[in-house]
Amino acid sequence: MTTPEPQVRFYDLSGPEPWSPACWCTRYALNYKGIPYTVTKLSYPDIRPTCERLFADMTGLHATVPIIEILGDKLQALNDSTPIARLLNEKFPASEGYRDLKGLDVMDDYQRKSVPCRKAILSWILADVHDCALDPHDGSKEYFKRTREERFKVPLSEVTEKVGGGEEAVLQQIREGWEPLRQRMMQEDGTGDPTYQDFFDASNVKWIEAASPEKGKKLMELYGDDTFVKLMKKVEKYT
Ligand SMILES: N[C@@H](CCC(=O)N[C@@H](CS)C(=O)NCC(=O)O)C(=O)O
Repeated sequence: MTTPEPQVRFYDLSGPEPWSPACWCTRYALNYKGIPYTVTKLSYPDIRPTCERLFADMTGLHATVPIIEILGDKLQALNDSTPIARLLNEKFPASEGYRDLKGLDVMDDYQRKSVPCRKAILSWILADVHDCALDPHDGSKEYFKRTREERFKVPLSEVTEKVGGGEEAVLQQIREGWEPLRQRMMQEDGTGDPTYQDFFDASNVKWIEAASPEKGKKLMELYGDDTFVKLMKKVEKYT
């Protein structure tokens, strides 16, 4: 059997295992669509120079990962996970044998409404991301600590308390913020075909689990039901 020629170069963040939620969205999208790709790991300090190399005009563009480069005849680079998913559907259509990512039409609204929940997650696990998820040797840790402490104005270890109001308060914000997921999963048994909305939610679960397996377990108990078990079962094949 021959290995299929890569069609996409996917730039992910470095670290002992994949952890960035936005990059997980792109990984799920590529896997679901069945697009052959290669992964290039970037340190935090390498993100901006890579964007500057790939994008002729940086006006209005945030220097972030994920970034994809579509290779060959379709050559094109793009960052930002949801626009990436839309571009992948356009460039790798069902008519050419690729699976179509579903549910992208609701994403702008869903993503906007998920901001408070994502902020709560961030204040819960920020220090764990620094301690456990980042590559310890490539400058990512120093970059992350400096930029996040500038943003939050407290040491990383105090963000949950001083920014989030303590773990209980943060968990309550996550519980309320993720209610639409709980409602959705109540209609499901975890065996259906995942939508991009499912991949987006699962990416946040992956983020928490990679930062702290202990907090990942706490998350599973958040509603005292099988919301997260069903979600992760639904996306498992594309992990
Ligand atoms: N809306 C963007 C967010 C991407 C994002 O924030 N990526 C982070 C890593 S998870 C990043 O690249 N940060 C660069 C930095 O902090 O300098 C997306 O979904 O792609």
